[in-house]
Amino acid sequence: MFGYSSSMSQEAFVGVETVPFVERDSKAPLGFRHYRPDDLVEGKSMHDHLRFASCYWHTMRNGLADPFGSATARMPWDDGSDHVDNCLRRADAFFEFLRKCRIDYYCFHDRDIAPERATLAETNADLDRVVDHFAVLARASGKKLLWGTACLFAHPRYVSGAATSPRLDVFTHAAAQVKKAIEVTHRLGGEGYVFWGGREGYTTLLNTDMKREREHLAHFLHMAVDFKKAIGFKGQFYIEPKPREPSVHQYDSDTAACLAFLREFGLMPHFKLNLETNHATLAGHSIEHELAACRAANALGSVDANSGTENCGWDTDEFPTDPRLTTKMMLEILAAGGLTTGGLNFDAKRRRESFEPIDLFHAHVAGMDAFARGLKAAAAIRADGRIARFVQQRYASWNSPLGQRIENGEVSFDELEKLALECHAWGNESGRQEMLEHILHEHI
Ligand code: XLS
Ligand code: NI
Ligand code: NI
Repeated sequence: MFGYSSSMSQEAFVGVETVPFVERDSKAPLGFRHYRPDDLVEGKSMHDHLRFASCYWHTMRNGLADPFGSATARMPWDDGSDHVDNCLRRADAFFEFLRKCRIDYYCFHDRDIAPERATLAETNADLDRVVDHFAVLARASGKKLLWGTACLFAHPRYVSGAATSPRLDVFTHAAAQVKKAIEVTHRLGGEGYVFWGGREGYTTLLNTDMKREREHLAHFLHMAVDFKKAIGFKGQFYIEPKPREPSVHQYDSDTAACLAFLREFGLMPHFKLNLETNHATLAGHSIEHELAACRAANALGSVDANSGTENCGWDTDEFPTDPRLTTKMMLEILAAGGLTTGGLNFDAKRRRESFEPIDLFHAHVAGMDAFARGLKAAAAIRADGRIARFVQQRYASWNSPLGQRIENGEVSFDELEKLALECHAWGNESGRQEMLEHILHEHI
């Protein structure tokens, strides 16, 4: 036994009630002004559209340190030790948070919930103890694991990568770690599993065999697929693109690179993508671009919902509180047919100055309300129909017999040359960007 006594009776967030639903113009300090889980939008509840998740690494484990200063977050439920009983108390606090904040899903890395010990066997044993406790808390509360993952980037052993390490012994250890992480995700009824390649890249090509590293990564992922089948885990596998930080260059840098990788190595049927807003901006794209690229490939899986400071160049993981951003995201998500296995996981942390426990609520509620507004606005824009009609009309020439034959792959350059030699005029029309932006903003 670990001297652990359940803190169920003893609240972590003392004095915080379940976040109330308040009127839109309410001045209450904390309340949902827009999020109404049961309200129907396009025939589906807001709850089921948005599938909000809170992540353990930021909500429970991020002390809010930055490269210039130490942790500021107050976590009265946490004694700062790595004893198992502290891990269990933390889990109690987390589930209390989920309940009070009306969030039904969560995500974690193996090492967020239980620490690394001297040997892999000891590490796994303690992980099992904490997972057992998660299972009890989840059963009692109805909260669900959106996805699990393995931390393959923090430990010094992974300094040069995990599945792309130049060292076979490191690759081997990473494989065992992922096997265990998939196993516990399965045990907790996880609906997905994420691969984010934090160190799967390089700092200089002077010491790197890129071809070999990418092939190793592919073998690693194939082994994961085989293992998943072997244990009957039905959750969706995701790859999460990110271009840099911590590596200078990462192999899974953006949607296009991930899709190319998955296709090159025959992994496309087994993976979808988990797109993160701040990673898109670091890659020089907007999140709408990444969502649209994914949608076109039928590979949109889940979303790590955050935002970043455009002028910083670092993954600042801010909460997504801007309804313009969430509207554009929800337009893409609705167009893709919605989130099914995935959700909106707040891979986001409070600012270092927002160090009180109540700030965890303010942050999540602001994000949830922003997405509720985005969902309503996106549905209104779709019902309005002017933007969709404009796009359709813009491509109308392709609906002609010739356009259809080209789209079916039945036309050659010779035939088009003949037509071009006879035709002396083009019929371009205005793209009307400003008019369309005006329509978009009417609904926000
Ligand atoms: C880091 C990533 C990470 C993944 C999970 O930038 O976003 O948090 O979501 O490993
Ligand atoms: Ni993420
Ligand atoms: Ni991130």
